[in-house]
Amino acid sequence: MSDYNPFTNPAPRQPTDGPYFREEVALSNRNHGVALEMLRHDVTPIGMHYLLIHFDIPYIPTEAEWRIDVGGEVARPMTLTVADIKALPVRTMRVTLECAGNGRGLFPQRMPSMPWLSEAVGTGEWTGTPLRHVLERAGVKPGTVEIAFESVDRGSDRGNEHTYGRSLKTDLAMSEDVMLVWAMNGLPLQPQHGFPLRLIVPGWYGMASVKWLRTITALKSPYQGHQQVGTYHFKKTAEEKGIPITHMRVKSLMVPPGIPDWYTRQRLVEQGPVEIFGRAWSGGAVPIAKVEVAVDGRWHEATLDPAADKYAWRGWRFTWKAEPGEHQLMCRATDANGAVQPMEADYDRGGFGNNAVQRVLVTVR
Ligand SMILES: Nc1nc2c(c(=O)[nH]1)N[C@H]1C(S)=C(S)[C@@H](COP(=O)(O)O)O[C@H]1N2
Ligand SMILES: [Mo]
Repeated sequence: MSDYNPFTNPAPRQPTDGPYFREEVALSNRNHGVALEMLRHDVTPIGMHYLLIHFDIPYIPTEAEWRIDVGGEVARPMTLTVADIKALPVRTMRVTLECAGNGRGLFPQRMPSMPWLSEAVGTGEWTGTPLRHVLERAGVKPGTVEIAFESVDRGSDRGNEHTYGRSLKTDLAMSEDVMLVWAMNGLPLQPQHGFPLRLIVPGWYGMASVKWLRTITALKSPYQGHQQVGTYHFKKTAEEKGIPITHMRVKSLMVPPGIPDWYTRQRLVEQGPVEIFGRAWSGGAVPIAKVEVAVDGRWHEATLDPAADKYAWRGWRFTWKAEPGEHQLMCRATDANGAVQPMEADYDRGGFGNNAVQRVLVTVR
């Protein structure tokens, strides 16, 4: 029905036998996203931050029983408790995390996987200690190329059985900003966010921030774990090796204005001035330079809120003089390197890195 509009010309919703994949529904029930209206909060409330858990959440009832083994190419291999790590210099940092698969469900081609639309993003206030304090105590040997981080959650992906693990180049692992964290928003980590200890790699897509951290291993050749080499690469074909995914791409999202239609989530607003509020972020601590809002394809510059912490998203706002009818709103961020969100994302086989502009359909009454 081409003149269908959920507010002005609604149609009854019919039961259908059409396609959705049971697997996609199961994944999206396990791994929820942020409700976009929660983008109003500088720090995403616990329970509203998105989740991405590949396998099962490990059962770790108490912090006291947990051990972190630091080994490989180190002068002093050690086994640490969480209490040992909490005794190191404490730091709290606001960090915006986004899943590399965010936007996968908005690509025209469907890659069977977690079907994120826009909601796999959130900002936490993480408390922990810079990882380098542990590495310095262990004494990373010269010739170490990477530090690997493994958890205990285990499963299989396309026939590759493995424990979740990732690695970082040694220089990055030794930088001040890569953290071992035990608290989120002032409370102990929740089981689903990595209790009792996780890694936070600010400025990177979320896959680098290993939860339920169990081992830290200095390596003299690059880590070969499945999550490092078998996935998280940008590629166009199954055969090519592709480009490893690292920093988040520049992106912005608006809080959809007005009230939603329950099923389509299209919006209804009253005519007159409407404040459009949103967030923008980029990777690698690159600041946001500009955000624009389009009403029916015409772009206007939004006002940026004061800059926040260097790894946290930035608020922006724009007043729209809404006139009766049907409209499409879009938002688009540009970062300080001049990177700008595309209108359409480049095809990626795994559905990664979709930072195309958000589109919101609004009916004005
Ligand atoms: N051990 C472990 N760590 C993990 C994952 C996982 O499945 N297992 N998922 C990663 C991915 S892909 C993302 S996007 C982030 C999500 O972190 P959150 O669930 O705390 O938001 O955790 C990362 N760390
Ligand atoms: Mo992710």
